[in-house]
Amino acid sequence: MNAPLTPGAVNALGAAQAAELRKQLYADMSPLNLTPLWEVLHALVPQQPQTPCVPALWKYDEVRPFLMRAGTAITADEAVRRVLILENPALRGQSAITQSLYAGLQLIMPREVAPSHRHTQSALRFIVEGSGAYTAVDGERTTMHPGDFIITPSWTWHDHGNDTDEPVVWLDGLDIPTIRFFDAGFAQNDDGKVQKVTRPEGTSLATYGNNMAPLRRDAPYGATSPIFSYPYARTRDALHQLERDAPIDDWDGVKLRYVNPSTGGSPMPTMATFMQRLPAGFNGKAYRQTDGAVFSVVEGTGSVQVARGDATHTFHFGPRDHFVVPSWHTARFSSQTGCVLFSFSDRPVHQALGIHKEERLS
Ligand code: 1HN
Repeated sequence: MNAPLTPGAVNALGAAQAAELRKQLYADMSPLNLTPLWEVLHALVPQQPQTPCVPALWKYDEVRPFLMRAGTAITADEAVRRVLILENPALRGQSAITQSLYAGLQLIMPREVAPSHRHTQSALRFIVEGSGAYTAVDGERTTMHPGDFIITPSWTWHDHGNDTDEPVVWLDGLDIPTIRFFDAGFAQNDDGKVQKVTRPEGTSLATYGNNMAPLRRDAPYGATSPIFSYPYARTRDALHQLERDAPIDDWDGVKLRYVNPSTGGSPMPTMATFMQRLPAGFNGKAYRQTDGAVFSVVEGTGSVQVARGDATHTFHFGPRDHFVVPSWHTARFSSQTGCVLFSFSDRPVHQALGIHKEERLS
């Protein structure tokens, strides 16, 4: 047994002796679930974000055959949701594209129904291929078209159906890892497969989507936007008009964020969504931000350089490709042809915590 040591005596110990003393300390206290901070302090409080996530690209031409194989391997009914998860290569097995976000590509075949359920996780749908399928949110349906951004607010009943003759594919973005982190997930299946339609299509957009609002009605979906479908036709017109008539941002091209019209904030409490147009010949400057972002290419082609330290990934992308730019990686976009990019991130959470940071490099 060692005699008690004063701090001065510890300083006087030889390195080997100190190492032995510490090793024994760690081993002896471990059964009490005690562990020394000083061994992990630098990793707990890094000088700058040190995400384990890596940049990654999913080419639609390579992914689509597997989606279609999934279409023959399992029905939407059996699967509940027929989705291929886009897993960050550094987070395999965690159903996560970043530490806080989930992304997947969902397929619904002609005449299929994905049964009604609800959960506390918020979801966004960004339509990638096919037109005319629907999603229903608490009694109102909306028809899907490529480029539409659709929300399933937390704890709302939702089912999807496809009454067309074509497969329909969309990007699902959910805050699953965030809700898992807080251990705050609840879910329920509905009594029926398809929920009853109680309002005509377009009611929510007519009520809240024209810079007007009802006189006496609370937000129907709490902290989430009362508009649950943001049609691409409107977004596209706005971007094209701004490309023509307004200054082009050196970093973003023409970039708009989707808003909750009741608050001016993000459409969902956990996820921000964006649409941007890079004009033909755009050669952007580099930026980095703490919110890792997932991109879905809507139109056109381009490339992005994603870098951290010495490692640079260059992704060449075209329509329906998806990629992820992790936290605090620099991103630099360019496009010869011009292109349109949808993206989403966990920025509202960073902002709520007062920790959002962005740097625009010149
Ligand atoms: C979900 O409910 C949907 O409703 C999609 O389409 C993906 C991933 C995990 C948990 C629930 C949907 C999901 C999901």
